[in-house]
Amino acid sequence: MKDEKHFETRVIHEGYESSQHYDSLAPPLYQTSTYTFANAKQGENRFAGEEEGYIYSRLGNPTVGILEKRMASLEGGEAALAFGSGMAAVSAVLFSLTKSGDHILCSQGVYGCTFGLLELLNQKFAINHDFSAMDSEEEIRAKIKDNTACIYVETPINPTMQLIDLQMIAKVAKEKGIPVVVDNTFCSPYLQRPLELGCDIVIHSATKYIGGHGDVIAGIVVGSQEKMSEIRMTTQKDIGGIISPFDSWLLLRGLKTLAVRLDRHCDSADKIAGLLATHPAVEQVIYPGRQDHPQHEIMKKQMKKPGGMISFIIKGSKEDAQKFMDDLELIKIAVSLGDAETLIQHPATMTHAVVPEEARVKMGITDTLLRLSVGLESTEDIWNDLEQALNKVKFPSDVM
Ligand code: LCS
Repeated sequence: MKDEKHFETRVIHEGYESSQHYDSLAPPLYQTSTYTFANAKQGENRFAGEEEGYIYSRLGNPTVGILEKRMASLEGGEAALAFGSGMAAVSAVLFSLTKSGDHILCSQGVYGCTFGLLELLNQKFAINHDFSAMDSEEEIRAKIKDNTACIYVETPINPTMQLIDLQMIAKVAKEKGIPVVVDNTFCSPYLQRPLELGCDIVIHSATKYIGGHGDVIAGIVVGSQEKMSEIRMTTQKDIGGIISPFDSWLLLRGLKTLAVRLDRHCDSADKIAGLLATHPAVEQVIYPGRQDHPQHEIMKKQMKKPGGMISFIIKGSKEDAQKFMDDLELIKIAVSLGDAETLIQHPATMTHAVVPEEARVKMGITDTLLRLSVGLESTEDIWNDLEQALNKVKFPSDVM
């Protein structure tokens, strides 16, 4: 048999050898904070790195290790690290890549708390940043400075669903020797693998599609063995944003169905996006699978399928958008995404409320933009709920 199994097999088996764990089919949960040494010398040797073995669960844990091996394989990287949240992963990476006086070049939009972290790095450590549309090589070259320490992108961008051509960025960054970090949360490795496109580090909020069941907050970083070892022994060990063994165990369970879940999320989102676009109360649907998405060609080039996330602009005002949300019955009003339940949120007042209005509008986050995470329920039931609430929207043509 070929060594490298298919993705759909690796989400279930990779990184786990049952014969090393009393033949347990499911990966065991090693719920322990520390490990016993046979004698003092062994403890000394392990601390000195002269003997393999566990020391303390902030530095490594067998259940966490299975998850890290599996995620490294799925993203096509050499090694991975698991964290207690997506933001712990983002901050460990940015702290590792930058120092005072450096510059970060960032995509034109990012998750609200990543925006907050960039502000914090600027205020506390004079690590400044610029946002860029990154829509041409010239644009990226023009925005790179002598002190640019990394390029940081989300694609699709949360919540505007704009895409960035990862091969193009990787090409320009290589010329300048700058690492490219990609937050791959909206895709999961099933839909997009940035390392295979030439990028250097991948980040996930594993809270989303990796876990898939809305019961874990976690983060993942994947990259070279050298970089991951460095982060493990510096910004992960000393800042300490590690994942718990139990949350790793839940992620391993969720991962087994990643491919089947994502197929369903994508198929349903494609249908719902098409239906939304036909409704007179909807101004615009922003879904990478649609021909009218400005970067539809980039989607075809770098994503297996267009994903389970849709943003759309509703006709009317902020109050109309909020009333529409309140009129939904099956669909839950909640932040987060990638769960079995269909979720809707209002980015301007929720996930991106921390972004000052001017910057928010520049990113395309207006008061009538809504973000839908299409769940695994019957597509017909999801649409029926959206339609009944959309039918109640009073938009300008009604009042004329
Ligand atoms: N990166 C992206 C693209 C995200 O969407 C999020 C969270 C994070 C990083 C941070 O991950 P966490 O620490 O929450 O695991 N996004 C959220 C969202 O859109 N709604 O609620 C959380």
